[in-house]
Amino acid sequence: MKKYWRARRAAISIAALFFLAAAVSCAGPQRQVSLNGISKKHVLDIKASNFKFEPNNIKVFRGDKVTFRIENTSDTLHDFTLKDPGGKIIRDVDLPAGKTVVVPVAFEKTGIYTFYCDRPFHKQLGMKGQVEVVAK
Ligand SMILES: [Cu+2]
Repeated sequence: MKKYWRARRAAISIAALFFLAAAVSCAGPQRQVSLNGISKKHVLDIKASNFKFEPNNIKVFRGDKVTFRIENTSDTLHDFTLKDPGGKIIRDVDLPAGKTVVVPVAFEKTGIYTFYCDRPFHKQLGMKGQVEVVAK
């Protein structure tokens, strides 16, 4: 009986390690998408799930007007909060479970705009990303 429990505990801690590794590897910007040359309409589809935005590393030109179509593919409420390079919140919208929300943004300043989910701990779990705005 004791042996069985020991094996079970080892299995649980290995599973926990895998979960931790997955959580760590999800944190931070990973995938890059440049709108330049990809879409003249500047519509960008983003998938929000537990706990990431995909893509989450985006590059645009100053003056670009981008329409984010953000689909929450999970069954929990998420949020899309966008800060300009000065740290000012310029968008803060709910993303209801299973719904797609359209968020138009005109990028007027060069620099790094950051976005994240403002639900408790979601940002820390990896629900964040950035839009780099460069001069033409
Ligand atoms: Cu969230």
